[in-house]
Amino acid sequence: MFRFSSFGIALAAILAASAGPALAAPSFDSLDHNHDGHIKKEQLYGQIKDFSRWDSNDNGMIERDELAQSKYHDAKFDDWDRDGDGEIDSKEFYDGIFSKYDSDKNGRWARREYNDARDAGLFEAHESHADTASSPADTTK
Ligand SMILES: [Ca+2]
Ligand SMILES: [Ca+2]
Ligand SMILES: [Ca+2]
Repeated sequence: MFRFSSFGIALAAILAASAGPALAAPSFDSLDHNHDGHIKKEQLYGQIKDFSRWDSNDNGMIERDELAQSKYHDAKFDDWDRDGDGEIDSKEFYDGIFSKYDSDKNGRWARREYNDARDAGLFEAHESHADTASSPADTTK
């Protein structure tokens, strides 16, 4: 009986920890692997879990209407579709997000630009299973 209740408390603690605000955005410093004070695109890839969420027809591409229905609906499709093939692949998608918050367009995020992205909820879909996170190249489909 006593054992059961302490187990229950432990379980409740685990549930609270996994459901609570522990689902935190990765910190600036954790993304800036080489600690040069900037986040490059490559350091961001794999941290945003947004792509498949907006790929409604699950074809591995974001089409014009899918972008329009996403939270990036204010983005210019043609700007994001760099190679102009009418579809946004995952690389173009993350590039688009990156440049959206790269306010001074120097190809790197300073801490201030990272803060803007974080405050805009960019990492909301981020799952904090740090070590099991899959790389963007792993979006097998
Ligand atoms: Ca699609
Ligand atoms: Ca494209
Ligand atoms: Ca910048």
